[in-house]
Amino acid sequence: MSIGVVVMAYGTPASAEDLAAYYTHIRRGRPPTEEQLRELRGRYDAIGGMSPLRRMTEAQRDRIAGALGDGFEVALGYKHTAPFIEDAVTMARDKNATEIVGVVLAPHDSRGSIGEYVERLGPDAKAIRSWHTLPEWRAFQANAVRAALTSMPSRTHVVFTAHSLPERVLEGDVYVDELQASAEGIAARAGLDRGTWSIGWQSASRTPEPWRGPDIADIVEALAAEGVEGVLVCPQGFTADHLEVLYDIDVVARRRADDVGLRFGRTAMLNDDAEVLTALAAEVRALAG
Ligand code: FEC
Repeated sequence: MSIGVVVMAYGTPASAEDLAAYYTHIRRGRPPTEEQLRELRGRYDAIGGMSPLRRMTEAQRDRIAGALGDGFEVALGYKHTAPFIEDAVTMARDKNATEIVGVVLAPHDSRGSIGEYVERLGPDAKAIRSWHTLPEWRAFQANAVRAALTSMPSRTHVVFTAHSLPERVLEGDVYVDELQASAEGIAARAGLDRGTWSIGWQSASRTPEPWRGPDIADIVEALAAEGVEGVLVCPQGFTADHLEVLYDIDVVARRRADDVGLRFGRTAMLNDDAEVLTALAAEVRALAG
């Protein structure tokens, strides 16, 4: 008898051949056009062909499993590629798990993102909806900000970014409030003065409907106009090095900063940090009890 723990994450294609299927899944079954596929492949090529996300998610899973120890059956379930969330639940049930507890490797709740992960666990499962209040996570981010600032000019503005979502999805949702609260908490711990940091958005899709902004690229331009010397991005909505960080921030936002003459920096990602993932595992254990 054991408790089934489903560690959930976005997922990345297992190989270049899987890219079209992955993109089709993200688009809820609508295959991308040749041009859309080519454009996405170009982004992966720019970060070396494949995303490090799979390796990193597995390392994160291993940390959580190691911290939980005996009595827990830990399986990885991806949102957009195999093994899917449903596969992980089936695996845990096949191993006679008495209950299912889910946790997403993304710190902030939102109906449109985390809500979908949790729903796919099935009606009897328990789940952690958000964990950005974990002191260990806040401390990790504050340390990352402080460390990165040591190599930035004195007049540097810090932008805490997260994935944009369509305004329609954000109506009545907790996502923006949680991101604002965690940015405030990290900024306070890092000792940032009021007016030297803000929240911003990234990775919006190009669809006709409005997405939450301002986008990090526009923020960079506005900061340059205000006479700031540097911009430090802390992608607080993500936990690992992956496409949305390595391309949207490290390539696109950095290029924009170069164009307008701003020094650019980005904080280290959580990846498989033992302290934070052990604390997250303790939350899982507490929920399962
Ligand atoms: O490294 C990798 O291979 C994968 C990186 C990756 C992560 C990620 C996380 C989030 N997304 C969120 C929302 C959306 C919405 C759409 C959307 C589309 C994409 C596409 C790719 C992609 N996302 Fe993603 N996301 C990652 C990758 N995402 C590739 C498709 C091309 C594009 O639009 O850029 C729009 C879907 C639609 O068309 O309807 C919405 C949110 C997160 C953070 C939470 C989480 O990790 O689950 C929110 C990592």
